[in-house]
Amino acid sequence: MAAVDPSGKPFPPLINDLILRAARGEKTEHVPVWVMRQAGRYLPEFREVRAENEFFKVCRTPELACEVTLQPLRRFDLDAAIIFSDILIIPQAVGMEVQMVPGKGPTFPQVLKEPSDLQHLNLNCNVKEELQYMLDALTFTRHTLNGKVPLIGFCGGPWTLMAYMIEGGGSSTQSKAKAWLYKYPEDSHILLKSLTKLLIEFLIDQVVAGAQMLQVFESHAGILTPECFKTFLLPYIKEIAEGVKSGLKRLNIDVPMTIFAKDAHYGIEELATTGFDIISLDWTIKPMRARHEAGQKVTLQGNLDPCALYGSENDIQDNVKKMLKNFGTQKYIANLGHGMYPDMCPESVQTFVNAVHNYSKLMNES
Ligand code: 1CP
Repeated sequence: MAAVDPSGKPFPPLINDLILRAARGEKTEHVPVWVMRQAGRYLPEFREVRAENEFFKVCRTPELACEVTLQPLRRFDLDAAIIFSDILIIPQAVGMEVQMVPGKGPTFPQVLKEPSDLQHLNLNCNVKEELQYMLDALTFTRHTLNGKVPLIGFCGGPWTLMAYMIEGGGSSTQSKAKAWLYKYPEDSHILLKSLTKLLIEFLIDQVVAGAQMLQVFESHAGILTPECFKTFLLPYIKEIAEGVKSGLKRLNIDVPMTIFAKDAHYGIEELATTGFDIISLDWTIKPMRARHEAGQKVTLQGNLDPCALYGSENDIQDNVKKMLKNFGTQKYIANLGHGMYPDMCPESVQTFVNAVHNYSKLMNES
């Protein structure tokens, strides 16, 4: 990871490197844990910030992004921070408008309807210039974290971003986006390739700015057929791992990279060969099967059902015990299989995090 910030100022020394060691397959005294959407609406202090600031204003203001990134770390003994931002800032960078509509989520007033619409996008944009605010937020947050835990940078995967750009928001079928793959395969590849190039630049920039780990969210992977996955997702994910790793190698930097291809069980074996260090799992796959498919080389992350956090303290602890037994304590990072929901209680995160630390310590000692 970068030892100095882009202005040459040294970053504070890292105190808790547990998650980086788990990512590299090194021995860990207990299992590291963080939570997808750990900064979010389930925290009253987050809702307070959001009440006064529009969503993308929080993303674009380094002090606000830093504040909400640190909120969960003040409450819980987490082993990583994830920068507050959104995967949809890439569609914004290429010229699409994205609004965060309360109660509905992200909405694009104008979507891609047909291949000729690609001409209106600035797919050759200068991503560093367009998204400098996110890079500044990373630098500011890494300094403010003062070495407490590593800071995770992230982006959406090319297929997931393409899906949002065509659907204009969430969709249960993704039928409009999937139609492109069958109707306009060549134009789909043009868009995916252009996004891939931007994402490689962006992820390298994030590390130079201060990110100590990277995660790529292919949240809509599971809606594809295995064949479409192989044609339209896998090659670009591989290109991202290779492009980012070789770009960082030239700068003498190495950071662990995580791929979260939600619901893409059929693709785990192939994802394990892409160059990503960590495969993040949703809750619908059995840990033993995931380990079998992924092999011994990669670290696994996940995969507690987020809804398990609605259970009692005892139930959460029992579910964590089962999860740890199945994954083991090494080459493993505990997390949920997807993000926190807004109606969850903060106390459930406390129970989850403490249970992971306590039981994995006991397992390592026995
Ligand atoms: O009003 C609010 O505050 C909206 C809630 C919210 C939050 C807290 C959104 C809108 N985005 C975020 C932050 C966010 N998004 C983070 C920050 C850090 C953290 O995890 O603590 C991250 C990593 C994301 C990534 C993201 N955004 C993904 C990938 C992960 C996933 O959830 O699958 C996706 C798909 C998005 C799009 C998005 N942004 C927001 C929502 C509600 C959605 C999903 C919409 C949908 O498809 O229905």
